[in-house]
Amino acid sequence: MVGARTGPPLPETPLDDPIYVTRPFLPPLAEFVPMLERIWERRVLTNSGPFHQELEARLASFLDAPHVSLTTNGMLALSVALEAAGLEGEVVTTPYSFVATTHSVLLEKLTPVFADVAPHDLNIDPAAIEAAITPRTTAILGVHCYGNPCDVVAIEAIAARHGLTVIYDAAHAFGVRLHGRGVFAHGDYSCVSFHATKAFNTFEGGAVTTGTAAAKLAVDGRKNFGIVDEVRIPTVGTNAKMSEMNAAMGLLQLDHFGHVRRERARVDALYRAGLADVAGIAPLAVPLGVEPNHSYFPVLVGDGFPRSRDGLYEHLKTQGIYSRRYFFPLLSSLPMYRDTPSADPANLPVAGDAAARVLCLPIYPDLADPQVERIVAAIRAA
Ligand code: T4K
Repeated sequence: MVGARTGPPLPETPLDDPIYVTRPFLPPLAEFVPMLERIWERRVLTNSGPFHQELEARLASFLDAPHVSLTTNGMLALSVALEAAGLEGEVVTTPYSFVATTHSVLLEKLTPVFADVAPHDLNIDPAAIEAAITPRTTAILGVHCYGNPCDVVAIEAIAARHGLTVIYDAAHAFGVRLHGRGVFAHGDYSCVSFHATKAFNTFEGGAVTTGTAAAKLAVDGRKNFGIVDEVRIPTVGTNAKMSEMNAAMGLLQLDHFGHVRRERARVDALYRAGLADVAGIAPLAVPLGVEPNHSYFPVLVGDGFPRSRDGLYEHLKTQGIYSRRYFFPLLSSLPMYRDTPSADPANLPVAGDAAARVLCLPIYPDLADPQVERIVAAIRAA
């Protein structure tokens, strides 16, 4: 038939063209194939192969991290960091995060103690950390939530005063810089996720960055069954190694990260311009001195808006727009945590308020301008 249209059918309603909170960036397949061919030639598939070693070296430089140990995912990065740090007792942490943060603490048989977050960045509040410290505290586990850095100066001063280890859950913070320096330069350990939904992905993956070579050695042992060499296995460990295929993807993604960051910045700027005059919708500000990665676009839905956060979330779904309530429910409200004294909602008013009001809008590199305009229009029409 002359003139017949080929390809997928054009969307008739918004529901035919769903927009999800994120969509992974993938480099051109043609760039990945030669890397797969190298793996086939070498037949080194895992256990710290050449791509793995190259990615660790390139990330150390890119992230300003003294040392990098790649892992299977962000959750296991947290687990091996907590193990390598040799902690006992209590870990002061935030209730406003993804479950991996506190589950890793509990799985390591440590006790999470919740401290409230600060309203301006929704990161753990140094004053609340100080108040939560007891003689059993051995570490502070902060989360650079949405990629916005914790108050690293205050946290590290508290840690120095009390002799505590500082671990950052930097799952969201790939490539983020603070006053011109990679945020991974801070803390004893930082743990990042390379999950499909993150600004930098290796399908699944992650890394622990460490301040010292000794700490890297401890992490490398813990992620490889506790093995040091053929005959020495001095500690217990898990298997949290990254494969060569994931490492190859990481090397390729690193080449494209500049583009990814720029496209995310474009979406961020469009939202901020489009929502600037919408009463009751307040995008979370990027703190001064931060070069962000725009991995999330959280807005606080306030009293001036005609719908509640959940009302807006449901309304957007009717328009085929799938935003997410990261991070609701609050971790401290989950069955395994809610009986601990620090989980009392009266202790965590700012986190409780954020969990009820934050909505993360879709953001990813190939979210086109008209799609962002569609989301802004749907919010305005609510
Ligand atoms: N610490 C923090 C602070 C974290 O946020 C996370 C993970 C971790 C630690 C642990 O890191 P990993 O062990 O995951 O490396 C997602 C992710 O699974 C999780 O990695 C992430 N944080 C968390 C905040 O979000 P869900 O349940 O929202 O994922 P899902 O499958 O609903 O995906 C969201 C949307 O993304 C989908 O609607 C469609 C799109 N999508 C997703 C995947 C997986 C795709 O288009 N393609 C895909 O392959 O948890």
